[in-house]
Amino acid sequence: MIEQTLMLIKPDGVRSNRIGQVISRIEKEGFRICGMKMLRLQPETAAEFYAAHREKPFYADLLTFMVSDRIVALVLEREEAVTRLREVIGATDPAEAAVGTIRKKLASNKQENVVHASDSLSNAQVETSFFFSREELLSMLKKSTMP
Ligand code: 3AN
Repeated sequence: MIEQTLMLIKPDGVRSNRIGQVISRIEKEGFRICGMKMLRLQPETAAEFYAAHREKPFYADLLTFMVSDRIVALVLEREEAVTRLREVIGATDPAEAAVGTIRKKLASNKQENVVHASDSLSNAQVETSFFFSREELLSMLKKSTMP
């Protein structure tokens, strides 16, 4: 099934000039870019985006990190986009990420791990709406599952 998912290039990826490298990799993996923008997260938006982690010990540090610089938000489309993008980025901890994954190659540690990718189709839709309006994405949609 053709799906859309959300990817973020996090502040560490932007600071280390890896934007092009990450995008090149995901294009090689057959993802089409349906939306892309650079922005700096507002603290309230970061808090809401990571609300599922509110009780975790790393939550405050994660928010500080995520607002520390610009990020790049992308909506990516292909067959089984959610699962495939999670495979391409690799495990949260780069030490545990499979060889060849983006995090294995580029991430520094569990927090500064270069990219975010939605972990389910429903989260992809919620997370996409943090950054993009329907109008910004609609013209790219063909058989996608976006509402
Ligand atoms: P993933 O991004 O691999 O789905 P999540 O959803 O468990 O990982 O965590 C969200 C983000 O929180 C991670 N991308 C990472 O930046 C940060 N994070 C997760 N686990 C830790 C940890 N043990 N210590 C510090 N930061 C963490």
